[in-house]
Amino acid sequence: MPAASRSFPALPSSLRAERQGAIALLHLARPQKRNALDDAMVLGIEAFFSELPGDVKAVVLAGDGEHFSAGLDLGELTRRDIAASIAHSQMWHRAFDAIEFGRVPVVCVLHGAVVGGGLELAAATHIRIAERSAYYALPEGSRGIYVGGGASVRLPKLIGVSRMQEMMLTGRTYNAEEGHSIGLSHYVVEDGEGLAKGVALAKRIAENAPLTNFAITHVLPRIAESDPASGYLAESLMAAIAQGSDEAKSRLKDFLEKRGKKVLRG
Ligand code: 1HE
Repeated sequence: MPAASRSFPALPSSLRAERQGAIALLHLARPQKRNALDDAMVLGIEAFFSELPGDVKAVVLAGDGEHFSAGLDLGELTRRDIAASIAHSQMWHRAFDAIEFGRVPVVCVLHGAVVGGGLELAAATHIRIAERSAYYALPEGSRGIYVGGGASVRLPKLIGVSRMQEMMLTGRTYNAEEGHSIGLSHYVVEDGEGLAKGVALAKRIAENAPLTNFAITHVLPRIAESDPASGYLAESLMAAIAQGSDEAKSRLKDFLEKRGKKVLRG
C-alpha cells in the first residue's frame, strides 16, 4: 500500500491519534496516571513517528487531562535489573530519536507537569508551546534515579549543563514564564490556547518545501555539532540541493513574479 494512503499504526489506548488535513495530532491519553509513560506508550510513540502516513507534513503532540506528563511510569521501575534498565533507556532513546530525526517537524503543546521523562519527550520535539499552567522539573535526584530518555544530550543544548545540574541537584521547578526565558519553550500562551497555537504553527510548517524542512530538522543539528569547516561544506551542499529542486525554482519564480508572500512584521 502506498505510504500516503496508509493510516496510523495500531496504538495502545494510552495514545490517541487524529488527522487534520496535512497535520497529524498525537495525544498522550492516560490522564488517570497523569500521562506517566509506560513501555506501551513509549513503544507506541516510536511506532507512530516511524510509520507516519506519507501525506502527513507536521505533527502536534499534546497531553490529555491536567498535565502534559508526569514522566517515567515509576510503577514499572522496580521490576527491572541493571541490564534491563539499560535496554529500557535505549528503548526511550529510539522512540525519541524517531521524533527528533523523524520524517516531519513536531510541535509540542505543554501544560501542567512537564517533568522527568515528560520533559525529555518535549525536548525531542522541534517547537514547544507552553500554556501558563506548565511547569518543569527533573525530580530524578529525589527518586534516586537518573534521566534516561535523552535529557543528558538534549537539555544542555536548550538550557546549558549548569542549569540542568542545578535543576537535578536541587529539585527546582521552573514555571512557564521562567521556562520560556531560559529556553525550554518557544512560546507561552494562555491556558486552553496551546492546541490551537500548535495546530496553527504545524499548518504553517507544512506549507514549507519538504526538502527545506528536512534540512532544518536533519542537517542543521548535525552541522551545529560538527567542526566549522565540515559544517560550512555541508551547508553549501545542502543549500545547492535545496536551491536546485523544482519546488524552490517555482517558489522563487512566484516571488519574482509578485505572487509570493512578503515577509512582514509579526
Ligand atoms: C504516576 C506517576 C508516575 C502520577 N508514575 N504513576 N515522575 C515524578 O516523579 C512525578 C510523579 N508525579 C507527581 O509528582 C504527581 O503525580 C503530579 C504532580 C504529576 C500530579 O499530581 P496529582 O495530585 O494531580 O496526581 P496524583 O494523585 O499524584 O497521581 C494520580 C495518579 O497517577 C496516581 O495513581 P493512583 O492509582 O493512586 O490514582 C499516581 O500514582 C499516578 N502517577 N505520576 C506512575 N510518574 C527515562 S527516565 C525518566 C525518569 C523520570 O521520569 S523520573 C520522574 C518521575
